[in-house]
Amino acid sequence: GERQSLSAFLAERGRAKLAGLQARCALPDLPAEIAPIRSPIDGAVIGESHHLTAEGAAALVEAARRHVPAAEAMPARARAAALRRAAALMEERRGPLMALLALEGGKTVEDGLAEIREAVDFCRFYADEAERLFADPARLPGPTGEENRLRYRSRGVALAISPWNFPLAIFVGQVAAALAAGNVVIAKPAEQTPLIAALAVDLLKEAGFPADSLFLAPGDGATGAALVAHPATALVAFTGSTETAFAINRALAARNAPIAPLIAETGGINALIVDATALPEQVADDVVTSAFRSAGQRCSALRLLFVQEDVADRMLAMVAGAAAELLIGDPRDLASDVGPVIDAEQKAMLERHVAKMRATQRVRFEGRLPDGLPQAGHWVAPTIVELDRAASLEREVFGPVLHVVRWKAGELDKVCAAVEATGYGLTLGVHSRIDETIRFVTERLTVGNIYVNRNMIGAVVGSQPFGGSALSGTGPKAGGPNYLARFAREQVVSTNTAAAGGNASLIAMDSR
Ligand code: UN1
Repeated sequence: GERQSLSAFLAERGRAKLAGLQARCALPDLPAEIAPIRSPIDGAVIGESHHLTAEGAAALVEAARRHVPAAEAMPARARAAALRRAAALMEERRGPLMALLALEGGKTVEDGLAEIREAVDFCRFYADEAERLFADPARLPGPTGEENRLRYRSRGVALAISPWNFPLAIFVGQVAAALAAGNVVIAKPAEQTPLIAALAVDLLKEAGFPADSLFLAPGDGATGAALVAHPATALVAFTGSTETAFAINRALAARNAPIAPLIAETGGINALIVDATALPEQVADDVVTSAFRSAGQRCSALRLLFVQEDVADRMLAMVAGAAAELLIGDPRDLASDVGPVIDAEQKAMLERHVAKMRATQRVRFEGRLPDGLPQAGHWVAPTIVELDRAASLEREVFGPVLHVVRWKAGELDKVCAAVEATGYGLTLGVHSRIDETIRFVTERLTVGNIYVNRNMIGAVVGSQPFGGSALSGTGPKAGGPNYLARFAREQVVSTNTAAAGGNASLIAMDSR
């Protein structure tokens, strides 16, 4: 009787407003193709996206570049104020945001709330950072009679390409950073989740960003490729697959255009190393959270669990027991722990992977899908596979499948070598009560985010700047102190203050 449903709560409030949603570029007359957007919960059409064609995308960059001077003329403090208003608006409009996160993104109530929290945090953090970095040009040391100032200018047209797994938080995080640095922003949401992106764009404009400083560019891979290829695209911030990051990198390198930086946050084969001193209850809880929450659809999620042989059977029994408690269901139902995966393609990929594992490895646990789930929804049960060796997992598998490998006491170095051999470097967990083990692992591995005796997901903006290296991307880390500067162009002005009437304060005019 305690089960409450978000869909019931939103029935009269959210649904009416959400009916017939559209994601389209605000510029009229750009060529686009209409694609229906379907809910991963039941396949129902919830809106439509006007996917820009390659020609439409090129025309958009052409149009956007004309607004660069106006965007840069908005003072840094005004940009920060607009971001803070956007944060407040997002908190106020939690209802429709939650509804869309569930309907379009398949997010549970818990995940939806965390995602709104993260989007809000990004806006406030980059607002503070914009004031710290951009509002007053920093005075650099130098000899008497000379003044040196470092200022951050707009790069011009910044392109943000975001993923479906954080359709609000990562979309808003990239866009907020690009706007904070005074760019004209073209924001290309994932083709599965453009509706929540459209809502976020409206909200940022309501918060004070001029219509001509932010353009939504709904579309598919061809749209993204055309936006990247345009010579006026001056920076690309991308979160998504490693494969797509490679393609973007190659496309940027092939342009006959000024060199544009790429900020990429991609995949991982993230490991958790558990030794015999770890606390079993905590391991079970953290493993289940890291591997199966959000249906494993986080780039930070745990994929490869290394458990010391002496405790492996006991630990795995506890992990399976905790995993069996997860309720898979409609994400709008407060009782659901895990919702659907995003689309039929992902579900088919996961099913193929589990079938392959069943043939060659040992499937140790398979969760149960409760009766009555909508047939057309993309449900995948949490699964645990024991591997003969780490290398049997050949690629990142994006979903609720956990792979386990046993290791022998004294072979920690081999475990670390296996982690390095994945080629990725995103997140890593270590559960141990031996300081030396934690130190060894931390020193040995190149991953971007290390979690000690806790779960491995849900990096907090400002406290846990997030991002990896190697196949996992190239920084700076989102939500960290070095992120915003990358969205800007540095300019140094050196003035002989003894000459021309000693006018030391020319650039103070730009200080705002
Ligand atoms: C992603 O899944 O694409 O720490 C990256 C976390 C999130 C991961 C975001 N910040 O779980």
